[in-house]
Amino acid sequence: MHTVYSEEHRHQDGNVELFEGKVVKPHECPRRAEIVLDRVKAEKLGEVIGLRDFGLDPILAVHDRGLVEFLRDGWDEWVKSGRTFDALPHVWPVPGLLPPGKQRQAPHSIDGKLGYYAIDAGTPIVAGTWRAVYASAQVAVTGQRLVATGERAAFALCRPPGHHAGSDFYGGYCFLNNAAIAAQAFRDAGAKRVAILDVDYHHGNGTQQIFYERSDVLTISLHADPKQEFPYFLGHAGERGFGAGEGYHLNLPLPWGTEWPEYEVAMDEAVKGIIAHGAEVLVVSLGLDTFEQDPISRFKLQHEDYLRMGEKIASCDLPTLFVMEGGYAVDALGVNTVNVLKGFEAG
Ligand code: SP5
Ligand code: ZN
Repeated sequence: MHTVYSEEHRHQDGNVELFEGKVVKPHECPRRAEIVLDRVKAEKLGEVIGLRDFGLDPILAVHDRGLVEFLRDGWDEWVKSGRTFDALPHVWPVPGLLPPGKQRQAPHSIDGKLGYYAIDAGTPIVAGTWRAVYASAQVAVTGQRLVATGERAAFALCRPPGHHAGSDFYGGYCFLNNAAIAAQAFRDAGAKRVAILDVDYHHGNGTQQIFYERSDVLTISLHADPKQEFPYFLGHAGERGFGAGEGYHLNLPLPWGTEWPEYEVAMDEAVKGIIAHGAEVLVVSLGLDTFEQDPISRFKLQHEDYLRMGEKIASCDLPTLFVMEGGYAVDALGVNTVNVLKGFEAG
């Protein structure tokens, strides 16, 4: 399969992430994409293709204009306010803060806007953020076009990742939801039913939120139990959709220490759900932070398990777009990512 890649991702290169109470160098760093690209080339997975620019329309099909304009302009506002170091939020409009019946509203102050749009303080905005984020979304849509026009599969090597970003919020190293943008693009290209399978270690809360009241895009996420892990407040088994979306969102939380045998059981349930949905096309949010050596995660998958994961995904027998998400054991990220893709091709 072909890989879509753009060097623009390098412009997202933060200095700080507030991580478990400490200020650390961001886990989500440019070398992640580079090591995956190197492995794609070394394994001769297919051609590497540059992005096509589809403009803002596919982004605005799933994201509010307010968030998009904030991501585009926020850095300049930050600089105008006298700061030049990474922009991070420090105050949030938690629901109980507001009077009954009042919606949160975007303030004018850049510090207020950061807290309004961000869900965490681990996702720095720097000078090049918008360039990288915009390109990452275009990489996803370029991959979507490959699959929509007849390829069995494509790999969108997106960076920064996307699955924690919702219609009007960003965080968890994610700014725009690349997988959701691609899924909506499939709908707009005529697919009646789309499925998104999220195998990142963390719950795909943004993807779920975007489609939560819809039945046309099934979302399934396998992830560490939010009782124990980021994003903490979402990803419980009882979240199954709302209104028209009820029953079209499946969460499969798993405990710390999960190894392949238990993971495989959840994968089988996910595959069943995708087939039952009658999806015409599959988008995979491909995070590799389930790896045993991941520095921020506690699942125990091994190199070979990713081959099996790819085979399982192939058993859905659907045109498939892989969209890169997390994975922070950087030295192993290329091998693990390409193992999924090779497993898929063999399956
Ligand atoms: C795309 C993606 O993988 N984003 C992940 C964002 C994770 N942010 C940091 C979470 C800090 C978790 N601390 C875990 C405590 C128990 N080990
Ligand atoms: Zn993750």
